[in-house]
Amino acid sequence: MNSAPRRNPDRIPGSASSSSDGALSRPAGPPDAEPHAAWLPEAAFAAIGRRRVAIRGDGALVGTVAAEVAAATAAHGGSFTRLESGSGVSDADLVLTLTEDDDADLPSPPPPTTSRAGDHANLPRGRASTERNDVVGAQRGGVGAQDDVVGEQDGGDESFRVSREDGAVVVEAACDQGLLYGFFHVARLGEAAFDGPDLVERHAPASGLRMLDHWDNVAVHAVMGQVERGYAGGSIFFADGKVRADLSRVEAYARLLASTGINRVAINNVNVHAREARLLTDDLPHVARIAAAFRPWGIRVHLSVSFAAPMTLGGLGTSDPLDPAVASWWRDAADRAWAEIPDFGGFVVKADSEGQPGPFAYGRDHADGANMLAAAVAPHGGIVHWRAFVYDHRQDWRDRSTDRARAAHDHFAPLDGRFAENVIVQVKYGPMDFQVREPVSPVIAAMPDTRVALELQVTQEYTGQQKHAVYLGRQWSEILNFDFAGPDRDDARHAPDSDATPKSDAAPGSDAAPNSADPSHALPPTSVAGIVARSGGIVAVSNAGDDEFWTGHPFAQANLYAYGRLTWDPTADPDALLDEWVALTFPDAAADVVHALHTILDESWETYERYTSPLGVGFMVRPGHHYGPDVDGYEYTPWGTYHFADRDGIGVDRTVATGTGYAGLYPEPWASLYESPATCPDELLLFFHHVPYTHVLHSGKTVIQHIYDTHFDGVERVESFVAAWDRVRGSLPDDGAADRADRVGLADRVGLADRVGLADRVAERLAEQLRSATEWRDQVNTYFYRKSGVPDERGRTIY
Ligand code: GCW
Repeated sequence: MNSAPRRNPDRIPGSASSSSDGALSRPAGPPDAEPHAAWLPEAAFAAIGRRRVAIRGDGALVGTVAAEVAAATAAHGGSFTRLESGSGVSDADLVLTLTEDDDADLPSPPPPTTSRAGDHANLPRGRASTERNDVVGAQRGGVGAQDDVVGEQDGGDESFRVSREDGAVVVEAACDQGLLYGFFHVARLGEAAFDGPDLVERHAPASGLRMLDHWDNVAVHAVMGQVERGYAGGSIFFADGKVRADLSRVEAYARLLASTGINRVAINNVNVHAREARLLTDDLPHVARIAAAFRPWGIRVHLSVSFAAPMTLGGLGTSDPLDPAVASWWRDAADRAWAEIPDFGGFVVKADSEGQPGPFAYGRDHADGANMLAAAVAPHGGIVHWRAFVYDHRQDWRDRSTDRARAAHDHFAPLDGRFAENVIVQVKYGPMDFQVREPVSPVIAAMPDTRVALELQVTQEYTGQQKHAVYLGRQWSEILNFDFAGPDRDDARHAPDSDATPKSDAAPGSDAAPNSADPSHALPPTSVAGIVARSGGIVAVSNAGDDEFWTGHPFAQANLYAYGRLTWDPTADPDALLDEWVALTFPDAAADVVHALHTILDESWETYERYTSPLGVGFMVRPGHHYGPDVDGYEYTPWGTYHFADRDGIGVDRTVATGTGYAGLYPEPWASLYESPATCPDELLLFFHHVPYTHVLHSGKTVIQHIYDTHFDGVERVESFVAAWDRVRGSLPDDGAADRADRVGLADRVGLADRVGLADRVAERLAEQLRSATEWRDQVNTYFYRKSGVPDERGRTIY
């Protein structure tokens, strides 16, 4: 079995996307070439494929599992039986089954995870998740009832249970979607799934909303290209100004995402231009084709919509959310969407943000706008994701009273309690904009009576644009586990807590208890993950495109993988997730190759921070495309992103006492901890404080020496990455690039020279990373040396 559906060799390759900076060539490979298998190569299914596997149950996604098992067993010599309902299952090494009423020979089904919400406790057993007739909003106990797990609102219990007895494994789920996740769980473990002592484990996602947003344009945008902030070629959905005819690449993508636990995808850019607005109207039959490609993998499709659509598409004279004609236009639009796509997810909206239209034009607020849309989608069980990324992008840089970091809080916190139950306010993780280091947004804790989602950025806009190897799992883990109750709460998270694991999770007979695994119960309610998992879920901007390796930099696949896995279990160790990705993606790699991968990726986030932007200063990037250093690039612009460096010091005073007051937006103890340079963590010092270059950090270094040291050290680390890859790149197993081209008949047409293998692609990117890191080091060090006049203690070269 191979991950990618076969391509039609006669198709004409699509057009390349435009790249804003042109530092590297467009990712190699024509878009219709068979893509790299990513973390699902055939070998990843060897352990399952060589066994006797039985599947029992009905439902669309059981069919998906059956097709996977059939392919795996055909490739690896095992056997596959599809059992009738009610038949015995004793002879198989692996049984994948929906729970049936008369299952005497199987462990009991997982207890309903809805015990707290209660809504699905009486679902018929063996229910397929295709029977989605639920209304998301209607299942909430009203605004503020955030103690339910969002997953259960999704129409299906996504949990599964794994038991192992004498090496035979049974995966059992109440719904077919859970069975799909259980199948991938076993695949991920490989032989380890079948080895070891007997056990019973229950697995459930922490949150039912695990989403990726694409910033894909239908028409190539003059400045932003086909994919806004996309670094992986063109769109897998759109080409030549329309939805692609061949969506096999979308199917392969859906399979990759499902294997990590993603269950929703918004397919178009939140900046909705004229052409893209029509996805909601003229293009619905084509959006339905995309939804059909995702459906077998348990993924529902959402659309970004323009708040001005009633005018631009509907010919009305207004898009005032309180105008009945506007509300009626949106109701009709929603009705048409669900008529075409019965499991459509809903709308994503960027309103009154960076020039996008919104309710402000009519003197209305965000709740007015969001609730009007929410009413339109509510009869269908739809959700409105309303983004909180709202700030003044026409600020006067001379105006020191305005602080962009405050903006989302100032706009949204006062609206808490006013949003409809099917509105999710989607909040970027930090108060600015996806920088390599920011404090966690205080908005996440400021709206207890609103459903809030966390928004992360898998696409590496500010973290190296998939030219730099930067594994972001550690950043996301830190954000997800940030606890608004204070830093000391961090340890409590892992402490055994009898209340944290409800007794109902233990299987009858209870040897199961020690092996129970249900992350939704382990999250402290005051942590970021704890708040969003029970409320609005987790969303991120995707980094995938039609690139042969999906993500431009092959190692950026690790980010897509880890993101999905963290949405399922935010407490997962990001280093262990990296191990998983390495093991799955490079199953035959020798120990030295694995070692090189870890040398490069383990601390790559921290390394990127060191050579770009230490101590919480952000935005020292080239304006527009955001790649490469430009210390003053944004300093005198209207975008509100300043560092205020002068000859004496650097940083933004965001204290309550003398600054913008931003630090006071946090609950205690964080407000006090951030307020004082004595207690503010070093890595955020310049975000909260303007300090002299000679200010001494907790580390014992001065700020200026820290700037010099981190930049020199950062580049040295990248040099070690290059050396590590050079040592092993020759011994990398053939990644099949030539073979993939050959199989689809492209070898002759495009020339094998155009097909860069993974080892070369990585080497090319690492060379660029070293060039760029060196540029960062020299520009930043030189800038601050010239400003401060303070020499490097170690006398290294600064210009
Ligand atoms: O980070 C900024 C990006 C914009 C993006 C915006 C947003 C889609 O530079 O390209 O627009 O954030 O999140 O809306």
